[in-house]
This record gives sequence, structure tokens and C-alpha cells, in this order.
Amino acid sequence: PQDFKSLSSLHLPEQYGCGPIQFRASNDGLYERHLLFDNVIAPEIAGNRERYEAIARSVRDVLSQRWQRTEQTYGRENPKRVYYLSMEFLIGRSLSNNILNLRLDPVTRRFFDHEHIDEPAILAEEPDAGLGNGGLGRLAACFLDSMATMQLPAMGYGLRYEYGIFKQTIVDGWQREQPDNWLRRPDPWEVARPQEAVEIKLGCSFEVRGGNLRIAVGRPSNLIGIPYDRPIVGYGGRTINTLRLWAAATPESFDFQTFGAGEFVSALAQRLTAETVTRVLYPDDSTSMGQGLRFVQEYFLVACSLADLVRRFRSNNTDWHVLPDKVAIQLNDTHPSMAVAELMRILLDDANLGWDNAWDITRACLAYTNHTLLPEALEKWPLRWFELMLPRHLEIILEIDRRFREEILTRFPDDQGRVERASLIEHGGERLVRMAHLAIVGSHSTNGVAEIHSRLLRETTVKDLAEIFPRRFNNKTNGVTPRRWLLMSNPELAGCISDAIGEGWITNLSELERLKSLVVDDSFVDQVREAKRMAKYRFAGWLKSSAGIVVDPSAIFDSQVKRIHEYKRQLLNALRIVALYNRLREDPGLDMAPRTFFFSGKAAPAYNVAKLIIKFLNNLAGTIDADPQVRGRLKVVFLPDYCVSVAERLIPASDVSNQISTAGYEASGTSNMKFMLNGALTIGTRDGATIEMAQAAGEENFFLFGLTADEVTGSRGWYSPHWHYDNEAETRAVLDLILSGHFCRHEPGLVDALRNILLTSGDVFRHLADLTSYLEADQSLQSLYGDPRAWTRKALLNVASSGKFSSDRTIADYAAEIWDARPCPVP
Ligand code: 4GP
Repeated sequence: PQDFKSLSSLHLPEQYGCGPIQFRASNDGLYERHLLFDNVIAPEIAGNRERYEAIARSVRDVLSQRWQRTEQTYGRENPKRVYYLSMEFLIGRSLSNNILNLRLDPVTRRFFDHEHIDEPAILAEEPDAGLGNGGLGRLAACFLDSMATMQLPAMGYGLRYEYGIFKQTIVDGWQREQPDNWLRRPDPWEVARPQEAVEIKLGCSFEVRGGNLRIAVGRPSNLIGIPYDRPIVGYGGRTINTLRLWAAATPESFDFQTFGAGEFVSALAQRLTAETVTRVLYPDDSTSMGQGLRFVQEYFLVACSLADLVRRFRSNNTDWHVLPDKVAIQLNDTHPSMAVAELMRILLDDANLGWDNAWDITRACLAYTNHTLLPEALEKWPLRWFELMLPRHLEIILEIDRRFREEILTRFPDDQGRVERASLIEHGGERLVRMAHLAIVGSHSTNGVAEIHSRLLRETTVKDLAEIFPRRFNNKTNGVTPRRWLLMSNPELAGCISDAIGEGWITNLSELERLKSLVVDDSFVDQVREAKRMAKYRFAGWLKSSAGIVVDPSAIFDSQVKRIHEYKRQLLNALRIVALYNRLREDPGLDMAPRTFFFSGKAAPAYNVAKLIIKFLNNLAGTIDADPQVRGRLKVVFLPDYCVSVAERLIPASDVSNQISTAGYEASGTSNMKFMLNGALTIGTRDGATIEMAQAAGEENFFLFGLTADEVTGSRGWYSPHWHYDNEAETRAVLDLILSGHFCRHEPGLVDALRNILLTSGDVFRHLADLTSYLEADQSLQSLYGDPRAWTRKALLNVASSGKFSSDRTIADYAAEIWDARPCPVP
């Protein structure tokens, strides 16, 4: 206040000619002030980017007090806090989501109208925060939204990658990767807090050259973690939690001597080395590439986050033994599982507790979520890397292992086989640390992400450990936030629902049940249908203006959007399309509703088969487009650069959702839930959470097909794709057309590769086994589409049954059954 007084006595504001300035608590003119004072530009000539920044900053102004008060409340109330540690947060855009969650939309709508600002153009200025690969990272982002909405004292911890998931372009049908320099422009949401930086010790020095880690043994070094905070707005704006992302830097005390002595370049080079740690996100989904830099990234996340949360704990509590009453740490996959060793180190070396005490506290604080059964995703780090970089942690891990082996032998005497299988260390060849075992042994809870996945995890992947710790294993079926995935992205349907049953569903999705009684109300069913039609038009308009692609909104929009993976079987979808294409070519008079197939998704840059699949899908699209026989009846679109904001557009516009993984491989899936919530009908296999979705809606409202997980396992001894080729005429016709080179006229290598995947190597993912039943399911789907009301009734029943798949429900289960955490409302 003193400053304000002296300022105004100088009459500075008037003197500068910008009129009276409100320094304190006023919403008036935030926007103009940001344009003027942040960018020094007049509103009339500001471009969309400056406008976006000014609007985003204004929104941040509105939430800042509340944000700060949220943290004050937690500081005062000292509740048990939840920390969600994740290498990935696939956030997407924040502006419209924050506006909506703050319920500022009436204000901003008036503002956009008044200023004649093109709202979509402004929103498009915000780059997607693509700090994740796919399901695992997007789930983390949905969880943050739910925790804030449910007023849980929670915080996300992750890394501030300078480059997020790469941008995908398609050249000649092939994927090309471009760096995603998303922070090139200032990000209005993040707040750097250098005053809360932490220092991390490593047992060696390292350099990154050409993406590879080079270790200088015996020269301990330090890294600095600088926190960048992002607000997580709960719906209704009562709680504003924080996502804290760490950026790596060299210590502030870094070699000033050298610097002073004129060694400018080498001092700067050291700086580059440290900052490399958080430069780029590894673009692998459900795969662990075992790179040294990744190892350092994982440790960096763990060490910074634990140092930070322990400091916070200590500022409010003196007794280390209450740590589990104040702190719950959820490990999002094994990526942060070094937390087991790091927390032990803190409790043993810094807190000076004895082993048993430290061990009880560590396990009581930590919990682990597994996201995939794919063996290539199970992280195993060379023991030697621990030796070089984290020798103290290795000591601790070996001691955990020694005690664990003893424990197994007392419970299962003479079962040396079990000891070896369950041990934290894998012998034979280079010794490896099994990170999943570390996470399971060192925590009190291990959960899978759908019923079937949790069962298979227990019965197959980590069977021995599940038998040793039966009560530690549990299931938490995934969910998605209805704020972003319905209220924001599908205003047409959201409006229709709110008109019918009020707005309670936004924070209590099970209220959608009340829509069930409305399936008999034809006028309501027609409104829902109209909402879908409008969403399709909106999407078609965007597609045309942004990519020049023209699609017919009266066609069935049939989508499969997700990472490209053999197990997700985009190829099976392609086989189905070829079958339909064949049918039309054979019988041009065939009664078949016009259909547009959408594919979108990225392949990991080193995953050649996935890249080949993308190429084939693009060839398929090109050939079908060029064929006059099917023009206006079949169309295939591969949408480049799938990301959160593309999903927000495509999902509301889709009629059909393809969830067709080989059963037993998709842990849960979450796009399946988004489609269901947006009134698409699912054609899919009995895999992941799709099983539970069909249970909730009734199987008669789903188009399920294909082998079950047990059948897939059972088929390992005898399955032969050749049998299907020899005995199923339509399967044969599909393969013959593909292998004739019809879709790859000048690319014989592509044909060979497809033959190899589908026939020669034994069709590992059972494409041919499921093709016939897929086509049957597709036939029923097509017939239903002929009766628009019957179709919409099923869609409505699906929407009405999707309540369980809100991430609010998932988080309520985590809070009650794993974290023992309660809401801490901000007054
Ligand atoms: C994914 C799973 O593949 C997907 O089924 C699940 O819905 C999602 O996690 C969230 O639990 N796994 C990954 C990964 O993204 O990198 O392992």
C-alpha cells in the first residue's frame, strides 16, 4: 500500500497518458492492460497471438488469488496431500478449459462479441502442451482435473520438456517427425519459481552428445531443478491445485571461476549438458528404450519431487513417523519407481531412521499403477548405471533385495525358482534392476487400470509377486474428465443433456442415468440426433478450412484414433475397409450407407512396423479416393498430427468408435470412454475397459466381436493365419487384393512387409482370426444405421451408461482405497 500511495502522489498514471490505473482487485480492463504492459501494443493492431496471451493472462489474473489461497489453506490445515508423479502429462490446451472450469464463459463470450474477436482463431494460437505420448499421459491430466474438482489437496509432479511429443507430418504417405518447440513463445500459464529450486547430487558427471549419455566416472556432479508451476482449475474454481514441472539447470554456484577466467565456452557447455536432461520427451508409448538420458530424467523427476515434498512436509511437521499420514505418492507406471530407493535414502541418511522404520514409512507412502502388460514396456535398468550414477541407491536396492529374498524363503522354503523370478535383480547376461518389482515390493498398493488388466497382471505378468503380496494388488478402472471431454468439446450434446436433466452431471456423471427414461421420448431422441449432426458439421467445417479435406457429414463417421501399434490393430480396420471396398466393386448396386473412415495417431520414430502401417493407411486412402466406383460411398482419411485438440474435435463428431485391440493387450483404453460419452457406438473386442463399458450399457448396445483374451492365449499352440486364408473366401479376397499390389502399385516392398506380418510370421496379433466376426459386427452396425431413431436410442443409452467412466469416480476410488485422502475445501 505504501508503494501505491507514493506512486499516485506522483501522478504517474496520468502523466503517462494511460488514464487512471486500477492497481488493486479489479477485473476491469485486464485485457487491455496486458496488451499494453506485457506486449506494448494497442488493442486495435494486436495480432491473434498477442490477443491470446493477453486473454490467457487475464484469466490467470482471475484465478491467481484463489490459486495462492489454495496453497495457503493446505499450509494451514496440514491435510494429507496426494502427489502424482508422472513422466508424462498430456495437457493439451488450457485456455478454454480454464475459462470453462472457472465458469467465466458468459463473461468471455460477451467480451469476444463486444471486441469482434474470432474466438476459435484465438484459441488456436495456444500450442498443445504435448508432454506425453498417449493414454498414460492423458490419464494423468484427467486425474489432475478430477482431483482439483473434488477439492483434494493434490499436486502433480512432472518434467518441463522443452520439446513435447513430435509433430507428425505425412510425406508421400510416410510419417515424418518435426520437433515440437512448444515453448518458443512465452507460456502465459507457467510461473517459474527459482526461489524454490532444489539441488540434486549424482555420483558422476555426464554429457549428452548426439542424444547419447557419456559418463565421466568418479566425478560427482550436481543438477539444479527449477520448478515451473501451472494452475489446475477445479470445476467451479473453488480449488486451484498445482502441476509442478521441473526444468534442469546447472548449479547457481557453477564454475564462476572458470567463467571469470575467460573459459566462456566450456562454462556454457556445462550448462548445456545439464539442461539437456529436460530437453525432450522420449516419444515411445508402451515401450522402454533403455537410454541413459531417460534414466537420468527419471531420477531427476524423483529426486526433485521428493526433495520438494519432504521440505513441505518438514515445514509443518517434526515427526518423520507421521509422513504416511501426510503424504501419499502415486507412481504413474514404473518410470518414477526410483522413488522407493530415494525415499529410503532420505529416511536413512537425512532423517537418520533405522532400516525397519524407514522401510515401513516408505511402503506406506508409495503406491504404484501399472499401465501395460507388454513385455517391451517393462523397465529394467542396467545395474551398472546405478553403480556409476547412484551408488548409494544401488546399495539400498541390493539391501531391499537381500531382505526380500530371505522373506520369500521363509514363506516358500526351498522355492529358489520363485526367489529368482521375484527378485529385484535379473541375472543371466548383464545384471538388470527390475523396476516393476522394485515398485511392487517398495509400496503398499499395485493397481491395474481395468478389471481384466488387473487380473492378467496378477495371474501372468507378476504372478509370483501377487502370490507373495495378495492384498497389495487391486484394480482402479480408468476414467476421463467430463469437463474437457463433453462439456467443453461437445457443447451441442452437453447443452441437450443439461436442458433435460440439469447440470449436476458435470461433477456427478452417474446422473446421466436419468437420461435412460428419455429413450422413449422421440422428440428428445431427435434433439440428440441433431446435436450429433451439428457436431459433425462443425468438424467437417474445421477439416476443410484447416486441411482442405472435404467430407460429407451425412456419411457415417467411423473413427480409430490412438497411437499406432500392432496390438491396437489399425491393420485389422484396414482389412475391414478393403472387404467393404471389394463388396462395392463387385456389386455397385449394393445398399450400403456412405461411410468415412478416420484414422489418426503417431508411431514411435523407431517403430518401423508402425510407420509402415501409417504408410499403408495413406495408400488405402489414396487408392479409394481415386476410384470412381466407390466415390461418394467410401472415403478414408488419415488425419496427421493426432493430439489432444484434434481428439476434442473428432470424438464429438464420430458415429462409430473402433476399439479393436487383440484381446488381452490393451490395458484399459480411455478414448473408448470419450467416444461413449459423446454418443458414438463402439465396435470392439472384449478387451480393457471396453468390457466394463459394454457391461454398463448392456452388450446389446455394443458391437462386440472376436477372440477373448483367454482364447488368444489358448490359440498360441495351434493358430495359423493360412487356415483363414484358405477357408474364408472374403478374407482371401481381401488379402489377394492387398498382395496384388492394388494399394501399393510402385512399392513392392510394402506388399512383402504386409504379407510377412499377416501370413508368414504367423499373424502374431490375430488379425485374420477376428476379421470375419468384425465384418459380421459391422453388418449389424450398418443395418442399425438404416433406422436413425433406433441408432440414436442406442447412442443415448450408451451416454446414459457412461457415468462410471468419469475420472472423478476413479479418483474417488484411489482416494478412499489407496491414499486415504480427504477433500480440503478452500474457504
Ligand atoms: C496406456 C495403455 O496402453 C492404455 O490401455 C491405458 O488406457 C492407458 O495407459 C492409461 O492407463 N499405456 C501407456 C504406456 O500409455 O505408455 O504404457
